[in-house]
Amino acid sequence: MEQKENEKSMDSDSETMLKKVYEKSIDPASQTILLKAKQEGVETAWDRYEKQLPQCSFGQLGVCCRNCNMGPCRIDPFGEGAEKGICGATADIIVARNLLRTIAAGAAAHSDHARDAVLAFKKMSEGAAGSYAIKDEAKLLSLASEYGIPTEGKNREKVASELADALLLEFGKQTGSLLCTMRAPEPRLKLWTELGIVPRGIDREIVECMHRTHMGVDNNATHILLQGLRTGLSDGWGGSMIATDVQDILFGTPQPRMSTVNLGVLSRDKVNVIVHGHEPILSEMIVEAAEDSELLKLAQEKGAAGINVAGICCTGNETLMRHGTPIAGTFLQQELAVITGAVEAMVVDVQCVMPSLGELSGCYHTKFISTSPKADFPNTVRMEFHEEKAYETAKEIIRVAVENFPFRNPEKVNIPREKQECMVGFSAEAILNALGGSPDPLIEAIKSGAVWGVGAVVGCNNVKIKHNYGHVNLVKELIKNNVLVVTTGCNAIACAEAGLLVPEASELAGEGLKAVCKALGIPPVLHMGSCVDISRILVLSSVLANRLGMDISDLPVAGAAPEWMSEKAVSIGAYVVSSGVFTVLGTVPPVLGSQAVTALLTRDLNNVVGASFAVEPDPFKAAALMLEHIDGKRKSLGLNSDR
Ligand code: NFS
Ligand code: SF4
Repeated sequence: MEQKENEKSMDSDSETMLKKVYEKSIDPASQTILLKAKQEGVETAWDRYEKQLPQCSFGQLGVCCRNCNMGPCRIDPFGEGAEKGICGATADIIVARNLLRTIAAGAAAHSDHARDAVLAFKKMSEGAAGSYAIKDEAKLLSLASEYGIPTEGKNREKVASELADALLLEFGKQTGSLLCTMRAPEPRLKLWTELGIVPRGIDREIVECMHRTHMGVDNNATHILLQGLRTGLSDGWGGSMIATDVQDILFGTPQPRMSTVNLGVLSRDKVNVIVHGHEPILSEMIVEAAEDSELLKLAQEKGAAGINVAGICCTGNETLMRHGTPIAGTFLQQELAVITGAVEAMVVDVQCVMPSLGELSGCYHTKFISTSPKADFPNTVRMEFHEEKAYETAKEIIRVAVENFPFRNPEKVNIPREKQECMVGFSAEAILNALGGSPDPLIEAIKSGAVWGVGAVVGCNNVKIKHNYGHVNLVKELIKNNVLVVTTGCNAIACAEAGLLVPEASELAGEGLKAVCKALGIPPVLHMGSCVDISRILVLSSVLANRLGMDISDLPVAGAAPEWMSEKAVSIGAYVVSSGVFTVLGTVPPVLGSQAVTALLTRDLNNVVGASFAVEPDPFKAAALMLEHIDGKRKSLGLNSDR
């Protein structure tokens, strides 16, 4: 009798556990591992989120300030406590300043990544980074001509060296404006000029944000936010665009190819090496070193059937796009990958890497290897990566992973079955190629209504939203309504996991989009790369707008970041909206403490840059907002606007 009771309560316990796991993610592979985590008593971001609840409401509203040591100050949003900080700063000022610092941090992350790519490119051109080479000569030459570098009679390395110098100048430029902005449609560039928000040097904009938000400098919310737009633009049309261009020259411009995603890409019998973070400079070498015959032999000696490299986050997207290297997961799956018990090495560089990985790796046999001179974490094996010895270091890293294979504990291993095929590699060049070399077929399809519009869906995961729920449902709604989706970052991985990146997914699309996809043999959701590759979306939008002789803000295009969390996403939001694209955010930015800032972002920006933000956590409602926006643009263009 008693035993029965016990069993009953155990049943209901495991039922609650299961229910809790299902609430966290829509992805079956992630659910499996979340359950394993619970059973093994290891902590994940979701557990820590629960411990943070309720989160600080001052922080959520953006009304606390620590910009000087008279503070911290906080404004009571209900008007019962302080209305001003000690210096007299109001909620509007504090919210705007905090937002500007967030944009600066995001732009800095993308742009510093770009700087490192250019520095590696420069070293390569001087023969000081022997393992790297020029992979896309055509792109090198076209970029050189864009930057006004004469190429006649020079060898490729000389051109590369001069181009690298020109690109490096973009970071430290003191006068003039960023050259990439010339790619924007003329009316857009004119508008930026009139508003005084054409970005100058990349570093200059970021430094100016820090200066303006110092105690007692810029204290006008609108004025502060204009600098936010300019700094965002210095990311999208500067740092990010440069990162994409240089990485394409060094590693090749992505072309369509097939690959696989989700935790099931981890191998049962091979050494699993995960590359996580953002910079392809490292991951490119790791992918190469994993094919080294000496290391493959060592793997065999250690009882492994080979070496399996898989990615997480954008470093994963970079190698996925160029080599078809599989991806093990999105941002919120980084801990889950370790918890499978099958990862020999988790190799990280910069950005979106959870410091929790240190302690977590200690619960398994996983070696947590940090490689960037800029980024260390608790409990890592430090293996600093420098271009001069790139391949040697990559080999060393793989060796550590291989030697760790015998320590894998089979009893602790659970690799989920889920492993989904995907078609990736849709750079702007590849998309134009697929269209036969001109944007006209896409324009015609949009005019006829077969393709109702284009949705750019990007960004992170966030524990505040059920993992991948926002991403997948929003994108499904869009394609169902014949909106062609372009995607990057963790949204792209989420869509891949849900099976939306295969040509067969056109079955989920509306009739018009389905026919277009079938004719071209492409999926209804096009993976354009990592988050810096949102610059590819800007370039593609400009190609469309220029062809039609209009501005980006005239196009039936809308953007969304359904589960965003990072500061980079805020910078992205700033440049996407400044570029004229209406954007829906799925998680609430910390601005609601200021009515003025909120009104500016969600309404008044329309009169300034021809686009604004909306906030909508429900992906179905978010899709409806995007569709309405696209309908409106179609109507203004005199196209059929009746869905
Ligand atoms: Ni983008 Fe890519 Fe993912 Fe968000 Fe992080 S990996 S750079 S920031 S979490 S999409
Ligand atoms: Fe307070 Fe003003 Fe100092 Fe901010 S800058 S902490 S609002 S006194």
